[in-house]
Amino acid sequence: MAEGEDVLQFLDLETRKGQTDIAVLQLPYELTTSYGSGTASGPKACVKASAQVELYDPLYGDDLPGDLILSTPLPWIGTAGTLRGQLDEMVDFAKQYTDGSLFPLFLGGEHGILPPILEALKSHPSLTGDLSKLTVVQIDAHADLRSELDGEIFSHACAASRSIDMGIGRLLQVGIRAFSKEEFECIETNEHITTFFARDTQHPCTGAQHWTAWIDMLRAIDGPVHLTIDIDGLDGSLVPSTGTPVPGGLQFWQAVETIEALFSNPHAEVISADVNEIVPQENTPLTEFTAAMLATKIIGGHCYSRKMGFWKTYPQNVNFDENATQSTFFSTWTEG
Ligand SMILES: [Mn+2]
Repeated sequence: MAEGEDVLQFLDLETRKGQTDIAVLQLPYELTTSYGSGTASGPKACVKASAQVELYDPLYGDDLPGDLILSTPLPWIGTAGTLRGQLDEMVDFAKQYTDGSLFPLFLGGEHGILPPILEALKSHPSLTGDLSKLTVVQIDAHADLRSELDGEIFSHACAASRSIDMGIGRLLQVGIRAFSKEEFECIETNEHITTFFARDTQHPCTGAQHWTAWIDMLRAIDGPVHLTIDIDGLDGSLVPSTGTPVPGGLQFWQAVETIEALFSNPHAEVISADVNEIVPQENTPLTEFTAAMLATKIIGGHCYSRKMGFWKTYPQNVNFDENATQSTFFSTWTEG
């Protein structure tokens, strides 16, 4: 089989020769999902649904991906027998795309993909190993700030707390409406975390002022950013098939405005993004199509930031040896 044959391409684009500018990376990872299941088949369903998304992007002002090369490599495949082993395998996979020479967009898979993505991002030239330079912007229904769930510290319900443990500089959350007492206390006391609750931003009378404050905060970010979108941050009516759909969430255009505000900020360097907790829906492709629309908006935002000169492309790390980088970060993780 020739390379690229029989492999679904995001937006159903024809493969172009040359160095990749944008990589859509599928992480069909599902080991700790608590309620619904099916996130492992989410990335592929999203890529398939993306064939129906319009290529014209109003912010970018042209058809995507312009003259850039977008590629959809073969999905990551987990082979390790343990959860931590699989997280390390994900680090090794992701690291091939975090040298700053391209923009990586990860499709998940459960939200547990976030810590391995961040570990891979340590090799990004804008971070040089220091995650404290990074702002993580999180759209989610859940705070994901539990210390553990069912005894598992790498559960999807702990994605944000592990990111804090790993030393990220700031965590900005929006859409949050499902959280435990422990998580609420963490939000109240941890100086790295700023949370915009859905109850405030979606309030029929006073919501607009909270929402404006959120957008203003995104416009004021200075430095490298990773955008992580758990699609359950959107209202459950838009993503009914996701693992844990929750009512009272963000409207579609609020997610779009969040994406566009980030990429329009000349001082925010969005070095990577992920869209996760995608689960294919029976009878209607609404859930995966919503995810594909958001992923496309992210690509549109990235193309716009390049057009405006906000994005810095680093030279490809030609010395990268796939076989030499065997991560043991998660296998050897010790608490405290
Ligand atoms: Mn989440």
